Amino acid sequence: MNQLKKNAQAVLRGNWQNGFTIPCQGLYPFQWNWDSGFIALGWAHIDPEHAKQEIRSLLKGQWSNGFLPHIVFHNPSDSYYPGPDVHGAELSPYSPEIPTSGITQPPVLGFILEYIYKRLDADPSFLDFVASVYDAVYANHEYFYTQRDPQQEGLVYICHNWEAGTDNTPVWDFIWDTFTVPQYDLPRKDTSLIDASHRPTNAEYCYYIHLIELFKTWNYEDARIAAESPFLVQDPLFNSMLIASNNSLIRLGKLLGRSAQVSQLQAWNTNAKQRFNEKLYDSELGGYVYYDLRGERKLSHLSSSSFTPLFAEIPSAAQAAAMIAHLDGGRFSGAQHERLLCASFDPTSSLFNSQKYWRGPIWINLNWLIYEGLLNYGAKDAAAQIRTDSIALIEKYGFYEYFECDRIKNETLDTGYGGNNFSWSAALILDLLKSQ
Ligand code: 2M8
Repeated sequence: MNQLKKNAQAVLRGNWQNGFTIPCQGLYPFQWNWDSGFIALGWAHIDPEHAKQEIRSLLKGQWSNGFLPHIVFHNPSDSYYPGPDVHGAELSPYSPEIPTSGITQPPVLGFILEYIYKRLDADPSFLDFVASVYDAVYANHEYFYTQRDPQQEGLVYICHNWEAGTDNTPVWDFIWDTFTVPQYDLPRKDTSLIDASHRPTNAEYCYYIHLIELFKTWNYEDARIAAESPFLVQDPLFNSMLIASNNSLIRLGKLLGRSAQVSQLQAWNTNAKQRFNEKLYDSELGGYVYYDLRGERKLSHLSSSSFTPLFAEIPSAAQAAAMIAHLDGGRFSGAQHERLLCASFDPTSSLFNSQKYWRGPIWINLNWLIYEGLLNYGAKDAAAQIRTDSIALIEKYGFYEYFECDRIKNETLDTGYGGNNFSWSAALILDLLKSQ
């Protein structure tokens, strides 16, 4: 275990760029939004000052309307496409001096602040740090509820698959079917850095770039995006992250005497949790699903995102039991536990692919969220299983970006998938090793 910890620390130190941490050398050479949150939690186990710097650096990219971009381009690099020129965030009147993207990612900062505070045994100096960034994180939540919830129902939308973090989940296939896009010239770098067959296809990338091109013609104006974007989805993972972060900001806000902000957060959350359960729970599938707000239809497929409401304490005990069954002898684990936890997409679906990016492989950040979520509901066996599987994969292969879930295939395989020395895999293993 000690060696594993040392190796994890070495990954984070190797990816540290004097103020922030890149997810992976070459493949992702900038600061990514939700990566940074998980990475900051990892740093808290090594050096809390680095955790604070990581968060401050991310907030340097915050827009004046509270929006927090998915990438902050602190320094130039030509090993990633699309870079700041393609994103064109400067078209928005709210964008900052520093180059950023114009789309966001799951809002993890609120709960990350609380996790770090807990892991540091309620260190008062960390609470001072929380006080110094509280307004910025709150402003980000206010942005979501005022700009991303057109029906004022408590659920916010994402307008791009990269906002989900689960870039090419098969769920998006059903969105891509609703519109056509031009063929773009794609100077991709990712496909020459790692196995191209594991990455999204060029056809998928044309959709990704087309959405960015549309948003630029609208100067990233939220009202225009809400009215016209062909991609407008309520995502259970994204909304769970927001609700969990609300929960944490409420608890931290009470410690800090922020009563007005706490009342507003409580009002948002009451509404959000109720609507989430009414709209996103699929009782036939026994899990939470995506809602296509443009097409006004449920996208009824299970993925690892379906279980993340456990993290935000949204499900009832009965709903939680249905989800736990999928992980403990059900379709995600297999009846004989022939699959390691937790596949990123329903392994029994014809759209499942155990090697391809977010279409099936195991991701450590989702595992960490589900592990913590299972503990919230007292599901100790399933929690222990997902923790053991995560640690075993990293011990066997190293700190890869994602992993094979099939137990038999893992017996003969000698590598993880995607980028190696991947920051959030290292950061979250440090946290999993700490918590039992
Ligand atoms: C992946 O996404 C980026 C775009 O944001 C990409 O593929 O180029 C996703 O796995 C995302 O969740 C993650 O934050 C990012 C950096 O690790 O890589």
